[in-house]
Amino acid sequence: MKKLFYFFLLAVIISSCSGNKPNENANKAVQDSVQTYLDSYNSKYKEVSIIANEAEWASNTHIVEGDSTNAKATNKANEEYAKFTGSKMNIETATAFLTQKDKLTELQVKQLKAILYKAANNPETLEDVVKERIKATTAQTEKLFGFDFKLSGKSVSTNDIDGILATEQDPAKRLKAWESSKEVGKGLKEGLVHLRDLRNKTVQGLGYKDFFEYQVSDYGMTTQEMIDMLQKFNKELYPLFRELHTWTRYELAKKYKAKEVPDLIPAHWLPNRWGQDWSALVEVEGINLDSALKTKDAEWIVKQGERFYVSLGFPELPGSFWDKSDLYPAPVDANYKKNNHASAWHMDYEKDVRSLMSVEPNSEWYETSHHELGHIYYYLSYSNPDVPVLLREGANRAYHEALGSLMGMAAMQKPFMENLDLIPKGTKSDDMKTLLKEALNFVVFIPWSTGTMSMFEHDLYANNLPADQFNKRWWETVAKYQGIAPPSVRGEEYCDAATKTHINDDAAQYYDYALSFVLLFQLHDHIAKNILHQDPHATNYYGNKEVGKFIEDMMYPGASKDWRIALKEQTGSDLSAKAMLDYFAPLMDYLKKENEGRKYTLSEVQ
Ligand code: X8Z
Ligand code: ZN
Repeated sequence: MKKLFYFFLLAVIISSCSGNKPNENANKAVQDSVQTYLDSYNSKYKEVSIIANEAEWASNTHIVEGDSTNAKATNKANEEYAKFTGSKMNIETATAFLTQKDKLTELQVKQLKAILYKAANNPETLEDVVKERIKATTAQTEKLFGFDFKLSGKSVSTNDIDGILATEQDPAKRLKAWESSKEVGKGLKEGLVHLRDLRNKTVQGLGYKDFFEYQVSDYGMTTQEMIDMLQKFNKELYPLFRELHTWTRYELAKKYKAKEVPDLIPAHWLPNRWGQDWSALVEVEGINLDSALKTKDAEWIVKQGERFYVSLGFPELPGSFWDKSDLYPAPVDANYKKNNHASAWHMDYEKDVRSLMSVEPNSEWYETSHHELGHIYYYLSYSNPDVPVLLREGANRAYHEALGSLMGMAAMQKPFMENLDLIPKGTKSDDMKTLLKEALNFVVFIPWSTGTMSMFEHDLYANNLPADQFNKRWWETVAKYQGIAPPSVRGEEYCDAATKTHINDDAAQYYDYALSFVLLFQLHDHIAKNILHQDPHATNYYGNKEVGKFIEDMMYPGASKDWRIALKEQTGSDLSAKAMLDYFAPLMDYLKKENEGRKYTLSEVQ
């Protein structure tokens, strides 16, 4: 390999000598040598990724206490992956070639930049730090997903806990379930402190200030630009969130027969472990998806997701998806545990696509299945000859999250559900209540994602938040953005932030979801108005090939196209919360009336 490197460098030098008067031949020569290098990189990259992905897959689907077989294989495979992607040779070659970027094609420049971006995450120059980080990452995943949640001394799954938080009426039982869900954080704190340091150190090797900056740079943005954008979206949605918050405080105080309406919502009152989605608080008479899904089984949920995509013109999922995915909860008596958070995997950068879920027949998993299949169809779409392996990623990370969430939202609109016979045709229902339920999902998510998660992680990585302040800062942030308080004082022996999957294994990237929600409304608005000619509040995408083509065209180029240009072409505008604001605008007057005479406890401006 060393020899090859000098050959490449020589090619660069020769071509730069003749490069004073650029001509097509000189360009062609440089392009050819760059292409030889890229071809070899792409092929080796695929090879090491497959081994690492297979090992990770085993580590996430089969966690056995005391058995280190999977962890060892995962560490080894990730070390090999790091050795290649972070090698000095790749860093130097890509850097040298980039000095000639004017002579290269856009696709080549993008790939060289992708090589450097990947290298910065595990540079060979910091081999020991990288190795330590790999080990710490694997251990953290095992601890998080191998954890045995207990309720009254009995093992329970996170699905069980979520079920209680969604439906239980007794605040004492809710409190127990909530507290049980936070126990896992205690054992994750040390690992998180260590991982924070290791993540920062690895990316500092190639000049990034910290891991937050590194992750944000994937969007071509600085940390400040990202924070400004997040705060802008949060501010724009804040007046509506403030109404929702006020409405919810009063509703829940009534529901749980509290003597007083609390200023901050007690966390265990909410139907989600982190208060990120409050939609289960509202039931819309006539269109209760949860009760419709009770007659179905878990497999129907995933198959229905596939039917929807196929109806739009996408292919059926490959047989290997069904054979190799791990879609349903581990049996109660299983001697292993599995990652309980939904994910989608692109194993070989070709057609080996898999999903890891714990699907049960309820609306949460119905939405999540559509979300995961969005990732899967994205993988399948950009795995085409026009997109080099290195660029088989979303236009940006938010795009990857948005497309499946868009389909999840579309699959929950009334005309769609009528069409599927999930509800009887011609069902009468209260549209404002539907909008309220949707807002309790999508709008409530904004302060959580732009605020709590992103600002906490910014503090963690960019400001090196001291370890003895993790929980204090977490709950200050939760109060500030979400208007939620813990049921009782949570000292530093807890690490409530670490109960959230992404804090451990998808670090400093949660704003992806915030942006994805904004983007999905922008895309939905375009689809509803310009393709379907339907009211965005009541669409039916099912079976519409034009909608399918619009989505497929968006997915096909992967990361080979600049996301800002693509978005402008697709929707005619830059990323903006306008469509989301328009969608929920009718709710503002309704909530203001509902909240008349009530005390608002969130300040007027965020
Ligand atoms: O983590 C996810 C996906 C991962 S592929 C299931 N989501 C965020 C979360 O659960 O916190 C989807 C939306 C928000
Ligand atoms: Zn996702």
